[in-house]
Amino acid sequence: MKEPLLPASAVTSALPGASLQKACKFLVVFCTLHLSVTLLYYLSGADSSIFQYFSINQQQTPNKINSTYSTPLTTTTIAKELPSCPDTSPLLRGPVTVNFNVQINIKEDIKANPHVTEGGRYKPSDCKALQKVAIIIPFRNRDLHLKYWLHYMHPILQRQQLDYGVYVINQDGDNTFNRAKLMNIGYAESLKEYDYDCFVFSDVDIIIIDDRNLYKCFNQPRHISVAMDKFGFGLPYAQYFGGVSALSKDQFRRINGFPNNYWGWGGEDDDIYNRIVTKGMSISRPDTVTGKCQMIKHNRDEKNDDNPKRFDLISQTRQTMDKDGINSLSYKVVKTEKLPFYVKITVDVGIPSG
Ligand code: BGN
Repeated sequence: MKEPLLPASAVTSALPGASLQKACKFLVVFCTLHLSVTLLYYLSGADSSIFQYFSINQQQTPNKINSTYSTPLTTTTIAKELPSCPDTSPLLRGPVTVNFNVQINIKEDIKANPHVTEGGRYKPSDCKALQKVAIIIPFRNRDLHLKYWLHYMHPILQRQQLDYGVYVINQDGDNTFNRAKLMNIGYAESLKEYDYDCFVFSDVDIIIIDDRNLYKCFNQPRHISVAMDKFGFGLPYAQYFGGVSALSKDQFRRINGFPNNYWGWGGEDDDIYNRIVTKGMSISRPDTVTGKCQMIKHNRDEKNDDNPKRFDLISQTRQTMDKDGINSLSYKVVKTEKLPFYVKITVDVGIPSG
């Protein structure tokens, strides 16, 4: 038969005096230890929530916090913690009204776009842009057109939530104009400044009139100016790739960039089209409602006569494209100006050979 269990008091009273003292001491030490560990744990928990508070605040007002709390580590944390911008920007409005008869005051425009920083750079402050886009404008003597472009395009590009920069590649001197070579130079020069992953090539006189027509890159090379007013808001021909287009870094490299040897007007955009299809790619386009654009009316520039060699050249793209392009580009930078709304790079492109 089992022995009956004794009540606790009976156990205690059964212990000798020295053992009781030992047990009590042990209990006190144990409780103190327990309390200290709990306190430490609590304090470290409170600490991490303080850090959390700081990092949330940094996201909202990075500049303010940076001045009081600035370590390189913190800066990295800010970039990492920004959520990605959505696929479709909530800031888009659709159709945009454009008028080339209004007077543009560039100083007022600069004031009205305080988030565009020197060199025409912008990135959203509340989300991480999906693409880093260099916008490249081949240029010579079209200051009025450029004013309109900057006036209308900076607000649109910001609404598109892009991380972008504007590069105006200005051909020095008054030799024959070379649009495609200037665009190659824009690609090379912009990459020296920032790790762009997308390149939009835009004529200075074309403005999109719907902000849903995104200045970004797609799975296939993108034609942006698909419905220009001067062509009755449609394509002049199915293979047309002129005006405004966008190529990712990878797409641009695959076609060896653009040809350098189209001097004067016409054909270089057809050569680029040939390069794209030769490398097995196709053209991505917005629909003709979203793709509406307006062109500033003007006379043909001096030193940009029709290129008589263009018919021959475009019939040879397949044979010439691997030798002539970004891998054979040579030029000299004459001057670089970082202006409030864009970077102006004046370049010597040389003269036609042969
Ligand atoms: C085409 C030009 C393009 C120009 C468009 C629109 C040529 C090559 C010989 C057929 N192509 O005729 O460069 O963008 O017109 O103006 O001239």
